[in-house]
Amino acid sequence: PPTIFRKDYVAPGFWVDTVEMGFDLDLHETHVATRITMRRNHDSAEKDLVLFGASLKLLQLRMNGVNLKKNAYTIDGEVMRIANAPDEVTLEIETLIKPLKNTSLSGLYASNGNFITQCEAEGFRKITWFPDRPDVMAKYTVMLRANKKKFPILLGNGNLIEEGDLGDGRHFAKWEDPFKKPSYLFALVAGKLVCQEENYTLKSGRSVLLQVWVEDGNLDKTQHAMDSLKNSIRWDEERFGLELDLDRFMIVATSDFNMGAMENKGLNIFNTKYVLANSRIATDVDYAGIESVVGHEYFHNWTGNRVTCRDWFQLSLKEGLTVFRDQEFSADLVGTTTGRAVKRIEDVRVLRQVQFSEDAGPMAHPVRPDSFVEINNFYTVTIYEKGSEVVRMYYTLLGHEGFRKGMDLYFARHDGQAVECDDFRAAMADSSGRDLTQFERWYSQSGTPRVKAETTYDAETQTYQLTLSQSCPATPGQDEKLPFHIPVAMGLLDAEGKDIALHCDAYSALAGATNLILELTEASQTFTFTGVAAKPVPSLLRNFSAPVLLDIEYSDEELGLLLANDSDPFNRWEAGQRLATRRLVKLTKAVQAGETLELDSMFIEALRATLVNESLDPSFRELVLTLPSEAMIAEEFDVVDPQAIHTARQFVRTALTQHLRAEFLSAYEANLTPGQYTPDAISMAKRALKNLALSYLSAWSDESTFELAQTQFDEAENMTDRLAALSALTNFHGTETQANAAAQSLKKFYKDFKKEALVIDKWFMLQAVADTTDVAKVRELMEHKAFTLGNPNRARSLTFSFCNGNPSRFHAADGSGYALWAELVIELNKINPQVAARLARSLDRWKKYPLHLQEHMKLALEKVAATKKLSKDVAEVIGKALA
Ligand code: HT7
Ligand code: ZN
Repeated sequence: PPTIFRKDYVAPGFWVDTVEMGFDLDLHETHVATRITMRRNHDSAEKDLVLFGASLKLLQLRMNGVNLKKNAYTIDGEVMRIANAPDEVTLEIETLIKPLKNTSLSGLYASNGNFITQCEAEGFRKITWFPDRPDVMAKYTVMLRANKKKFPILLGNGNLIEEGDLGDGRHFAKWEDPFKKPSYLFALVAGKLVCQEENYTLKSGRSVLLQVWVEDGNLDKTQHAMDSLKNSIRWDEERFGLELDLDRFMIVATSDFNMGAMENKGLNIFNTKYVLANSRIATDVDYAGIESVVGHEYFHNWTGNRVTCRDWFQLSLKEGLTVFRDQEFSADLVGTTTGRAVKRIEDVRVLRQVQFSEDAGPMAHPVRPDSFVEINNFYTVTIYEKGSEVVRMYYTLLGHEGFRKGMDLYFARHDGQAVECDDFRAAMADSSGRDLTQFERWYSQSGTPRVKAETTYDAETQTYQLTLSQSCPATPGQDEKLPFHIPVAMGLLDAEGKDIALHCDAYSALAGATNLILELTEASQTFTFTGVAAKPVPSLLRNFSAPVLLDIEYSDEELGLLLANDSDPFNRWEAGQRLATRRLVKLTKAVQAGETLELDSMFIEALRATLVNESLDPSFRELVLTLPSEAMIAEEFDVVDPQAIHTARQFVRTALTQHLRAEFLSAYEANLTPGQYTPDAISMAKRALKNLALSYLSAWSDESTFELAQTQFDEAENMTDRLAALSALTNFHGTETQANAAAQSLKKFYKDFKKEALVIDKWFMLQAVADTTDVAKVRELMEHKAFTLGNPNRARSLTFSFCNGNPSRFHAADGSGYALWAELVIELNKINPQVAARLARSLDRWKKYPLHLQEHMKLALEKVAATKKLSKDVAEVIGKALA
């Protein structure tokens, strides 16, 4: 399949002013009539009128009232060209589409008998021929017609301007969107749905109608989404001065969805996973996920919809910025300093575990990619999470007020436009007067930079020198890298762990501050601090001020000091992770060498001190006590041995439980949350620590802890506690009787929740990542009547969870995990290429494994590559892995 390059961008040959559409909705065959008014863009090098279409039956094509003959246009793949079109054009197009047969979940498709659309990135072309590119923005009016009984609800973008009966058992609704938008923001929903609605008053006094639409039987699960929506509206008004621009804002939940949600103008469509919640079915993590995704989609209304992307290479312009906004929203809602830090730690964990790995593999790409084969493959952690870190660096460099000024200028300049990442950078630079020329490299260079810190202390002159050197490894297509502009937030601690007042030669205006943002712009720079009475301990990259790997040699004592005292909570946590990683790496090597495993008391005591420190927020303690994941430990090795890593990590868990059993039990008792479930920050923090304690306790076989887990499972009043207990029981290293009891609990869980699809997803997932689940067990679960590859949530719950979340079993020595993976990718490729391509990425890092595993992986990759009718989605991922 052809590669598309950013450098080849050409403005559209024609602009579109208005789009009128009429849909005769039928699940088997929907008729779409479209009238588009267009005018020539005299500034473009493109002279033809270009339209895109896919999987369409073209019934009629008229230009300025005349039927176009077959020889008046050419069609090559998805591209139609009409040469010699006049400057002013009205196109009338009629197409037929088959929603029921559309299993790709892109375009117009059926979900439980309802109609749903998904047009980002290139789904609109599956509805009609159209200049389906984000820089073509137009006003839409849409008429929906359908059988009234089967499809009583008809929803579209914008405002409902007319509705009524058609007299033949059908009815209609006409929707008008007052704002210009690109086609990827088009949406319609039709079917049997019910809604929770509320009138909400904006700060300006204007009243808006908010609706959350769900399938019948789910109205008891919409309150949290509604609350999150109201919080989002308020937050964007207060933090960025951005008001909801419509009179009506709707959220619709569907169980068939490729991603989390979609920000269609005024008609957001969500995966049920990010809408439905009550204490019976949703965990604390689900509640937090709903809050941030509802926020994310709402925030797109300005960052993405009002100001959109010129082309898909600029995707991070809207996604990185909107992730930054949703992260800040969630942090602001918690409000406390520790709450903010906890959120930051959780976000950084994802970035490091998933994005750093992407940046080190065959799919590595810049935040603003230079090329792609299939744009759907570029909805990545690099575009989203690294993109958000890039935006966060502006925030760090310019400060709270400075960043806000930059945002204000961005909207003042670009409202209603389709723009580039460079325009955002220019707004930040111009509003602050800062030179952000070098900052551009964060958009154009891929790979995770490494910053090496070296220090010297001269007691005589009381001078401390910090040398920071940066480098960035080669990535596909980029052998050489130039230095980045890296903000390094830092402080120095004295022997008591207190912050020292800083006097740095390069930042004399800030003399006396205890926290400085050093700006590293060269390959190597030395910063000199004077008046330092004794050798300090540096605390660098506070709050993770840049998405880099920091190499610094700390002694255990220094890390202990940072863990116990750093005024920056992020770096306190980081010190604990460094202590743990050091041990996990050593123990993994010991496992490989067949040596006896031992855990030293310094580490145990440092964790004990944190666990029992009640002045620390329970959620912070939970994070410190959580060991780096197996995937994180793997990043420390050139050649990964998944089983040795698993054994080492399990050993540390067991050893910690042996030594800290009493403390874990006390933490368990002290953090019970009796009474009615509420998803507030304090109760969530308590449950997190309590359930972490339970999970540790179950790592050490003991009758009483099994009972503790069993009782929690039997008596749980909410899904957070029930699922945590079920996980503890399933992973308990105990007797056969206990294993049987755990199996019974799994059965009961299924029986109790079999009508709740989202809970059954959890049931599959919990088993997929269980210690004892091998390839044979996954195959057995695939035969379960509730399993299907046709639904993305269900497919992901078992197969993705196993391939990505159970490394020691997936990487079985006989290659059986990879054989299963290949079968699944091939099968999914027929059903849903986007989902298939996501799973295909599980073998991205195959060259990091021992040769015998590499051989099996290569065979599996080649098997997929040789498959007939491979989608370009899968072909791109596999092609890059094998390159
Ligand atoms: N902007 C949305 C992207 C999206 C998407 C992309 C490709 C295929 C299916 C999709 N569903 C949603 C989601 C977001 O970032 O808000
Ligand atoms: Zn988004």
